[in-house]
Amino acid sequence: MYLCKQSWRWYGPDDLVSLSDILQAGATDIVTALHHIPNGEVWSVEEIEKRKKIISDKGLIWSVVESVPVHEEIKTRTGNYEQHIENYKQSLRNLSACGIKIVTYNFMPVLDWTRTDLEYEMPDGSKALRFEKAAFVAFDLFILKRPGAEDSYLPEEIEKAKIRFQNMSDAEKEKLTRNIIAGLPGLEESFTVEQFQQALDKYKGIDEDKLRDNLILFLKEIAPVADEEEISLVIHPDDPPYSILGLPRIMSTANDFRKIINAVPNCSNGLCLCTGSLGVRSDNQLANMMDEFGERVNFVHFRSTKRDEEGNFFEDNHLEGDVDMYGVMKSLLKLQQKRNVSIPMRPDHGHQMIDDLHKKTNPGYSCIGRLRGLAELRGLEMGISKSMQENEK
Ligand code: DNO
Repeated sequence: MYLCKQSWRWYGPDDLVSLSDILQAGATDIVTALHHIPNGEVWSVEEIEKRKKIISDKGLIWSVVESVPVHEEIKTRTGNYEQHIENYKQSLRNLSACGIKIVTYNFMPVLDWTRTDLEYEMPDGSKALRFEKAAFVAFDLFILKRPGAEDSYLPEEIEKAKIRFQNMSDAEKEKLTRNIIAGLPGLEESFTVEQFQQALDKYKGIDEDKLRDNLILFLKEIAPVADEEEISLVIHPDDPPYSILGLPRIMSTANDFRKIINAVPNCSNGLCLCTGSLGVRSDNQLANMMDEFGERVNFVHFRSTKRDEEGNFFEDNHLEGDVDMYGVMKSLLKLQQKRNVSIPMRPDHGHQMIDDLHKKTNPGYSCIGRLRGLAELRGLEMGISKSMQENEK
């Protein structure tokens, strides 16, 4: 029976969660990136080997890169994009030479993942990450004051945001701003409000079709290199999975991914199936997506969100919320048997809880919440796999 590779995201030697902690959580594989290398530059074999050694010295395996970031100039096809693409190819070759064969990336303009509240208190006292629509609209309309922002919202959403904003203290406004434009780990850029608007302005004239073309042109360049190097490129879906701040988003649904594979059928063109990001939309049927894209799913993020009809969502415990974790896990296990592979999965995010409530932690990436997530997912996996074996008898 092929079981998942239990992996864990580690932000490198400065991560507040150590490799020893990760070993004790029971993970075997590490997901990391060379965050110190500026976006757009080549990851040298030397730097990759250095990081790899730190990990293997602890008895862990660096099996997934998350992420080799895609430079904004590649997404907009401006400036030095050709050089950035060449550098990206070289980084892929270098990673492959070091035996690292799964590379995550995303094609979200300007911002990676977005939340408004990093300390949303759950009934049990733990803290979760949350996206609150009214706060987000208030940021867009009254803090950022994005030109034309009113056209993105319904009159009742604007009204709600107005009231929300009127009741915010200056400190809350500042915190909200920081959370959105500079608060989350993994974001490769950080901005002031003015710089942020300038970054958004670079997407004037780039609609969904244009951004998709830019992704396809990028993939047509890098996928042949990845094929040759036997690397799986896994695109991370948009989080949240819809357009925000007037920016185009092109990896939010099954249909979005279909378009990308149809345009670039190379076998290296794959998906990081992130149940937390995709699961925010009720029209994303995650187990079906796992079945449909099975051949191309080469990395899985397990996380659950709970949404409401106003467009808010929070990150729930891994086995609660809207995601059918049982169904997705079962599809993943079936696909592993079919393909004869173990696919790396990681418990994505976790609540800040227990001792971690009194520590400085990376939002979403504290130790104990993820340890709970991994333990629950491991149990679910074992239960399903054993009963699949029983049924075969
Ligand atoms: C958030 C993460 C994302 C992800 C990137 C992949 O927790 O899932 O930051 O790493 O979108 O490129």
